[in-house]
Amino acid sequence: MDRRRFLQGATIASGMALTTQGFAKAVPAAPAAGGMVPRVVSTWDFGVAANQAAWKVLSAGGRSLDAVEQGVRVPEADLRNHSVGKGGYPDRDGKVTLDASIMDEHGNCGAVAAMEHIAHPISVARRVMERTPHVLLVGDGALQFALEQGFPREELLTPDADKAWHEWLKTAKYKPVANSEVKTYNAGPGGTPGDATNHDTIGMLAIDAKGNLSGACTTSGMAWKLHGRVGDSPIIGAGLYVDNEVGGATSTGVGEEVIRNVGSFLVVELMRQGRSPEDACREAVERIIRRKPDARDLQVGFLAMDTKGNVGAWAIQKGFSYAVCDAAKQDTLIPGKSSY
Ligand code: SD4
Repeated sequence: MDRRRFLQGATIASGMALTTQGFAKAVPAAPAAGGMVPRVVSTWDFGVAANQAAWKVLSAGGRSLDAVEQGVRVPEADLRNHSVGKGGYPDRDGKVTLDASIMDEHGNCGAVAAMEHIAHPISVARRVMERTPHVLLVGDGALQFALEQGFPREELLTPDADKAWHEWLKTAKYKPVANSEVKTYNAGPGGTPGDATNHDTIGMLAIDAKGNLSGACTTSGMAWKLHGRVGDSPIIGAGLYVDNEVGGATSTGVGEEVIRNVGSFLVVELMRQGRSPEDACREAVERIIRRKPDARDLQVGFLAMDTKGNVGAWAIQKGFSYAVCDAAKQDTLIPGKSSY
């Protein structure tokens, strides 16, 4: 199902007009101070199904860390999803390499980057956090660790993704030659790198009944990237950041721009200074464009939630959406506001 039809379906299913007026209109107001309500939010339309899995954990009184891990495993396992987990589009050499990170309420974090052959990188990231003294494992080392931990080795390139890669090869005329230069982003099927028709990531933030926040972020990265390229998603502070005193943030879009600006950390620090989640996301997006005006042709979106469960988002371009789930409603999908 394409994104637009899904959006329409979700609108009808929820019986609610999608609104660009932001979170307050679409879901109940934030809980009163002290009265924490579990809530989970995540990027893009596939966040709706992911949130529902997270909600099972939250509504049973579970921990936000378990909720975000269970939540993002849903798109990781969805073979129709070409931007996360198994079924993700490969790099320019036809290899599917995955990035993921996770962070809990204590500031513990774990991540894997450029990892092949493991369908659930988020769970490997959690093992890195919980069972090693490290934060980030990459490439072959990440794969070795995952196999040692008992994760099954799988072929991640599905026939669909393989077909799309071969289509791309026809127009890209890519040949792995020595000293070749790649100065531009390779657009995927349909448009601007990072936009709704090209590629996206699931970033999820959850607050549990105890008021504890956790986050997770997982992706196959930009389609047709150089082999070995790592985006923002597994970089703590870039694609994901959680501070239990303030809130959490996550990002989607062209990861290079997010890394350059340490985007999710910036959003959280702006919230610490008193900005609302939406304002903080907007400022982070606009800082990217101020520093590099050409970035307005790309897509980057931030999603943030504070410790009271207030949610906001902002993107460079139209088309970004995020899903919100709490006791009042489990399938809300909201278009993100944007600068252009
Ligand atoms: C990356 N941020 O690897 C990810 C990809 C993405 O929309 O979110 N694209 O840069």
